[in-house]
Amino acid sequence: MESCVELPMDKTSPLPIPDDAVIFSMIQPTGVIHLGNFLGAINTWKQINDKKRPDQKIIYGIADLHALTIPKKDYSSQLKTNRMEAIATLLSCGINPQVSTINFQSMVGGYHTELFWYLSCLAPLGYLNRMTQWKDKKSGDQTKERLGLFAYPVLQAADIMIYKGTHVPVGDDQSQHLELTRYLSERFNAMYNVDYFPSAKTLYSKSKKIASLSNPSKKMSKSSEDRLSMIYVTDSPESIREKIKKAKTDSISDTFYFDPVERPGVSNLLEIVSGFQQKTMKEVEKDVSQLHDYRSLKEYVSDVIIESLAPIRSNYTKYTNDKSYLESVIQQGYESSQEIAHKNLTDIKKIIGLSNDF
Ligand code: AQP
Repeated sequence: MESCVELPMDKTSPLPIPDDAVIFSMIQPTGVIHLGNFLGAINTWKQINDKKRPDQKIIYGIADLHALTIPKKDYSSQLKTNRMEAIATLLSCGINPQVSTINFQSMVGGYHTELFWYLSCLAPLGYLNRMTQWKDKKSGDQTKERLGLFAYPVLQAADIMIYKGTHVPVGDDQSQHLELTRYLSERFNAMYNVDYFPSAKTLYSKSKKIASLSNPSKKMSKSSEDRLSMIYVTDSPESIREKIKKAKTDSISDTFYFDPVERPGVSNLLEIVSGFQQKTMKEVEKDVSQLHDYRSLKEYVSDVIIESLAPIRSNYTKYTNDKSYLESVIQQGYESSQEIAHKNLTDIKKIIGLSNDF
């Protein structure tokens, strides 16, 4: 069975997700959501939300425990703001809390971290050492390296497994972590001779990898210090035009086609258009075939982004001004996710031999 599935672009096609699926994913509250987060993950979350079938469960979390993996001094008030803004952004992007559970990971953190411990006892160090994100983010100075940054993929596995998640919509950069999740599910099942944890499938959108605008060999990333490298979903039209105008392209300026190896900058812009318009690359190439200079191409790309993000921007202002509604969404999300996590952790402890009924 395929462990990775690409979702269809066509809005009318049914999704390849079974009726009894548990769909789970999270986003870190490390800053405003950018186009990579949106096209790689959140847009897919919405697609799944909009097509939810009655017996499916959907849980989307704000991964606030993961946001601590790179500690920052005097960060608590910023984290508090980021968490609330993350909820407001998800709602603005069209996630409906009556359909999908939205929670803060830390509110049900006891369940996640307890399972994290059980899985840590099964996770080989060599496997974690090979994780690309660890290699990219570690400082190289052993005296400053933190256990949390090294071990967080195991917490991520626990986040999925505590709900017995079967389908996880993420961007391409998370594929290794999903492989680790499948590995730990198998290890646990084999160790305790049970068939308890499902093998979670990775769900990708067509735009699973959006590159930095200033350096298309890198992914668009919230932690980049270059503000021109990313477009936030709440950016003003002027800011979007400025960033697209400065986006790195190449010297072929009269024809535009998709070639991520030879023309990574242009291909990234076409990928963004394809993601927003839910059109195939062939259709996008046909649309831009009338354009024969970078000014026109970049204006075209900016127009598509500005038009697509306009409703998100206005919703965002509405939600950030309604703190009591945001709190009610979180409370409701806490109650429904806590119920599942509590039941599953009780089962897991029984399997391990940690239940108190002798
Ligand atoms: N550039 C990207 N292209 C496609 N998908 C992406 N995602 C992130 N960047 C891209 C997907 O967005 C979801 C939420 O990501 P996250 O915030 O939890 O963590 P991340 O992957 O580490 O994202 P960033 O922006 O790079 O954050 P920082 O810089 O804080 O680490 C995930 O599904 C991710 O795949």
